[in-house]
Amino acid sequence: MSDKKLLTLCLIQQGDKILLGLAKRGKGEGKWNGFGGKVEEGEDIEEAAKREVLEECGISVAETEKVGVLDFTLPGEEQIWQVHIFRATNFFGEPIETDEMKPQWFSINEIPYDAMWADDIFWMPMFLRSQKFEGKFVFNDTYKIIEHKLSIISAFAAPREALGRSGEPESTWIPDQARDDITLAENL
Ligand code: 6OG
Repeated sequence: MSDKKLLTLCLIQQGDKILLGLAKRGKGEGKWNGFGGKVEEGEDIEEAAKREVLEECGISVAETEKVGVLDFTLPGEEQIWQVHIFRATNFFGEPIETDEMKPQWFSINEIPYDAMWADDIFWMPMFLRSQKFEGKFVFNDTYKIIEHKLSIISAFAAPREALGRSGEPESTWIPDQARDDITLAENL
């Protein structure tokens, strides 16, 4: 069991377009974001990602590619929110508006960063360059980023459970040896 709160975030991509949803409720209300939510107890993270996309915009995702893991320290939250980010290019159906999200396709050149979570502008370019990444962001009480670290990695290590060693969080991974550390906190 992880002591972090596990969440998913799935970006649906079709060519040079990305499907985002305008959140109608929750912490991200009023912001454009990918689709996702909390991983249920005992649920596989990738399955959770697919379930959330279907629930939030009616799209059935056939396959996902894991692209990032980010740890967020958020005001008023005791647990770190660990968000597992996926890309989906293989999916079925047309996006529909639900109680949670109003979906809209955006050109990758017109991503509405001003109306998104403040971290997105840091990692979305990596996502668009098909780079995998891991990092952490610390938000203050006014949801400004006060500290962050973001690294490009070459792969996610297999979860420890899969190797028969229990007791480690599924999110355990080994950063690439030749990782490219990018710490931009001083520029904020
Ligand atoms: P709520 O239902 O609690 O949101 N999520 C974040 N996504 C981005 N891009 N940046 C963040 O920075 C995020 N924090 C959470 C995870 C849950 C959904 O929002 C994502 C879930 O998909 C702090 O409003």
